[in-house]
Amino acid sequence: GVVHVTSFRPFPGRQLVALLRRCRGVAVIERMDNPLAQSNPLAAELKAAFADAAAGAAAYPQIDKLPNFFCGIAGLGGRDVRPGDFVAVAEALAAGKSGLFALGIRHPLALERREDPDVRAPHSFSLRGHSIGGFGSVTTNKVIANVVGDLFGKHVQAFPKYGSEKRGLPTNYYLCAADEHIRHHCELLHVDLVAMHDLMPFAQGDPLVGLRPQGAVFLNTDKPLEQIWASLPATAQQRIRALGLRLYALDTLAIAGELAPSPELRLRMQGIALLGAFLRITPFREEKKLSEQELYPAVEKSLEKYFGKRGRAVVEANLKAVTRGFREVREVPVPAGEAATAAPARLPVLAGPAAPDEGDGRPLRAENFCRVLEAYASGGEEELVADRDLARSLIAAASSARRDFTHLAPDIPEFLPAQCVGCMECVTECPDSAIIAKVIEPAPLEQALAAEPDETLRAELRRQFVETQKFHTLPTKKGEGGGLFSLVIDPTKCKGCGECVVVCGSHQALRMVKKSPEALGWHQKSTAFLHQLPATPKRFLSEKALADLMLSDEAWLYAGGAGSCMGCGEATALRMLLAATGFTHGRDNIGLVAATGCNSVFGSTYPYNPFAVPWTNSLFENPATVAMGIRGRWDQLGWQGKRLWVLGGDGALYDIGFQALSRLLVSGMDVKVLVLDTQVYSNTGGQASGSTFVAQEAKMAAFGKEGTGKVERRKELGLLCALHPNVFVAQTTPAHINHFYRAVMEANAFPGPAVIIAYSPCMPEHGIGDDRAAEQAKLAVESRAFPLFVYDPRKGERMKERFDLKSNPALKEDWYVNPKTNQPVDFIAFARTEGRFRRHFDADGNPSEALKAGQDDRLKNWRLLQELAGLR
Ligand SMILES: Cc1ncc(C[n+]2csc(CCOP(=O)(O)OP(=O)(O)O)c2C)c(N)n1
Ligand code: SF4
Ligand code: SF4
Ligand code: SF4
Repeated sequence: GVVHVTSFRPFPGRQLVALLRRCRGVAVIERMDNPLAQSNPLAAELKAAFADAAAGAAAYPQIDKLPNFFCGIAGLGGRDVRPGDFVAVAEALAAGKSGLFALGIRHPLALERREDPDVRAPHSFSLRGHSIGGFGSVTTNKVIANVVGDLFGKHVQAFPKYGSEKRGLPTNYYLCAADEHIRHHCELLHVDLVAMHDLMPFAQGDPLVGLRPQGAVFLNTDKPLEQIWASLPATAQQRIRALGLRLYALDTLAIAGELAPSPELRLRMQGIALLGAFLRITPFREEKKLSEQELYPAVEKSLEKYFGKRGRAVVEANLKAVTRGFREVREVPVPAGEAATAAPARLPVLAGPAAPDEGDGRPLRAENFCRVLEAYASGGEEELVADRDLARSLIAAASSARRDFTHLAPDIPEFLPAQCVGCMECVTECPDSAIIAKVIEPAPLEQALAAEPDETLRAELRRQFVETQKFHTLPTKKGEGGGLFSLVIDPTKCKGCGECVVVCGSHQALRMVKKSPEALGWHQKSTAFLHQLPATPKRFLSEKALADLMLSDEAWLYAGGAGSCMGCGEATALRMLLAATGFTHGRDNIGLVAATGCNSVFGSTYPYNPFAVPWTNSLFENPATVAMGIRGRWDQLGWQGKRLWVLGGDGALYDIGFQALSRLLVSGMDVKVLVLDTQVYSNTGGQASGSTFVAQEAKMAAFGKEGTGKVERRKELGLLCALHPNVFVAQTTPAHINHFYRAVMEANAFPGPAVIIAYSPCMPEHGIGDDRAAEQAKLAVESRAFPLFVYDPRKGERMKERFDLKSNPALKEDWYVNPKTNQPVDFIAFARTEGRFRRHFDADGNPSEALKAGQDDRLKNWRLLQELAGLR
C-alpha cells in the first residue's frame, strides 16, 4: 500500500504509526538529500514516531516491533521519478533490504529500474513533444489540453519538462488524455504521438522511444513532401517501418510567418499550427463524429483564454494557424523496403577553443568532463555514474564553448564586408559571443590564405577582410602600416536573435538570411579560418576606443553556448563586464559570485558554463555575504589585486539580498557588484520587484479588474547605494558601450566597494522582439525611464561634483525631443514600444491614468537626479 503525507506540520505521527504498524517494511521516498544527517526529514520523523509508540507514549497505538525502514533519496540531478522506480523499491523491500537507497541515478546506492511499466489508464492517449523554448509549445500544449477536455470530455494532463532551459533551447512537453482521473505524474515514456519541431531530436537521443506500434510521428519541416523520408536518419526509417508508424509533416514556421501579426510572434506562433494537425491526426474527432466546423468554436474559446489579452488580431491569427494546420498537414508516404541497420546518429561534441584543461590531481579532470559533455550532447546523460565530480556539479571553465546551436534557429546573419566600418558594435552586443572579429596585417593574412588550396574559397575568404578608416587609413597615414578588419559569425553559437543586424543599422553590413547547408558551410569555414589567424596585434587596441576591447583575447572570457534566451540583455552585460575587467586585469585575476536568477541558471545549467573565470553560486539572497568571505581570504593570501564581482538580478539585489548588499557596502571591502536589472524576477516568470516601473504589468502587480500594474514607486537602488559611505556607483546600459565600459573600469580601479546597475532588456518579460535589446535600452535612457549616471565619491566634497549625469540627452530639460520627429521622448513614448505596458493604451492609443502616474514617477526621479548633479 501507499501513504502520501500531504501535511508535515503538525506531524501526523500517531496516524502514520496506526497505518503502518502491521507492516514488516516501510520504504520512505523523499525528493531530497540531507547529507550528514541521520535521515531525510520525513524518514527521521517517522522513525521518531515509531520510537514514541514503542516507548508507550500517550495516545500512540501500541506496537511490539519496529518495521524495517528503507529510506530513499529521489530526484537527484533533477531526474524524474518513474513507475519503474516504485517497482524496484517494492521488490527490494520484499527482499528485506533496509538502510538507504537512491533512485534515478547511477550510483552504488541506487536501485536499478529494470522495466518501466505503462501505468496509464486503459484507452489513454499521450503525446510527447520535442521542441524549442519560445516556440510556443508549452502554451500550445495547454490549449490542446483545453480543447481535448472541452470538446471530447476527457481528463487531461499537460506539462512541460521541468528544467532550466530558456527560450531558444531544446525542451520537451507532455500531454496525456484519459477517460478517468490521471494519477501518474512523470515524463511520458509510453506515447501514441511524438511531435518534433525538426530533425534535431534524432541527434540528441531517441525521440521515438516508447512510441507504440501504429502510433504517429508529427514532423515540422520546410522540406517538400517527397524529400522528407530521405531526410530521416536510417535508424529512424527502420523504426518507423518496424513499428508501422504513420508519419505526418507540416511547415509550421511558414504558416506562422504568413499569419503572425508582428514579427516577434512568428516563432511563438508556429507551435499553434500543431493544434490543427493534432485534431486532424488523432482519433478524438472521429470518435465524437465532429465535423471540422464544429471544432473551431471550442478552439477559439481556448485561444481567447490564452491570447485574449493580446488582442483580437492575435486570437484570430492563431485560429487561422489552427485551421491551416488542420487542412495542410500531410501524411508522408513510407516507401517499402529494408532500411540499413545503423547506429543512431549522435551529436559530436565540438572541439572548443576553450577546452576544459584541468590537470591530473585536480578535482575536475579533463577526460571526465569531456565524457560528461559527450553524454549530454547525445542524450546519454542518464548513463553517467554519479561519481565525486558529477555529484558536486563542478563544471569545467568555458565548457559551453563545446555546445552546438547550429540547428536551433531558422536564420543566421550574413556579413557584407564592403559595407563594414569596423565599429565593433555587433561584436560587443551579441549576447552569445557568436561574432568574432580580428584585425590582421596583410602579410600574415596572405600567408594563411596561401595554405587554402581551393582558389574560389581563398578569394572569398580574402574578400572578407576590409580596409576601414580606423584600422587601415589612420595607421597608414601615421606610417604604422594598416590592418585589415574582418568578422565571422560562429554558426555553433548564434541563436539567430538578429540583434547584431539592428545595431549595425544604417551600415547595413549584416543581414539575416535563411540557413541553408551552403550558408552554414560557409560560416563554418570562415569561422575556422579566422580562429587560426594570429591574435589582433596590440598596436590596434587602444584604451580610448573602448568598443574595440573585444578584439583582444584577454577580453574574451564569456564563451557562447550559454542557455540564455535569444537576445537576452543580461548576457551582453555579463560579457561586457568580463571584457572590460579581463582587458585591464587579466583572466587569472577575476572571480565571480552569482546570486540565483537567470544569470546563474543560464550560466551554470549543467554541464555548460560560459565563464572562463572562477564562478560560484550559493543562494538567491547572499552573494554579497559570500563575496565578503572570499575577499577576506584573498586578502589574507595577498591577492589584493584580484577583482571580485557579485552578479545578481534586481530581485536579488534590490529586494531579497538588499540587506546583505548594504552590509557589504558599509564594510568598505574591495568587492564590486553588477546588478542585472530586468525590472522583474525574470527567472521565475516575471514577478514584480522593487525595480519594476509604476504601471508595468507583472506578476504580483497584475493588470485587470483588480489592478493597474505596479502601483508603488520604483526603488532607486543606485541612489541608496550612493548614500552609503564611500561607494562608487554607476547606472548604465550595455547599449551605451563607452559609458558601460568606462563605469566597469572605474569600478575596478576604485579602492572599495562599487555597484554597477545595468539595464538588461528581457525579451519575454518586457514583451519586446528578440533583436531589440540595444534599441530598447537606448530608449529607456532617452525617455528618463532609466537615466545614466556615475557617482564617484572621489570627485569632490559637494554632491554635484561627485554626481555625473553626462551622456543623457537634453541634460537640462525635462524630456529629450527627438529631432527627427520633433516629439518629446517621454516615459509614455517608451511604454508604447513594450508589451509590458500594452494594456495601458486604449484602441486609439491614449494612455491610462496609471501610466501617466508612471510618467510622473520618472519625471520626479529625473528632476531629483538633475538636482543632485547641480543642473536644477
Ligand atoms: C530565498 C529564495 N527565494 C526564491 C527563490 C526562487 N528564485 C530563484 S531565481 C528567482 C528570481 C530571480 O530574480 P532576479 O534576482 O530579478 O534575477 P533575474 O532572474 O531577473 O535575472 C527566484 C524567486 C530562491 N532561489 N531563493
Ligand atoms: S543573430 Fe544574435 S546570436 Fe546571432 S550573431 Fe547576431 S546577435 Fe549574435
Ligand atoms: S556593426 Fe556592422 S559596421 Fe559595425 S563592425 Fe559589425 S558589421 Fe561592421
Ligand atoms: S533575463 Fe529574460 S531574456 Fe534573459 S534569460 Fe532571463 S528570461 Fe530570458
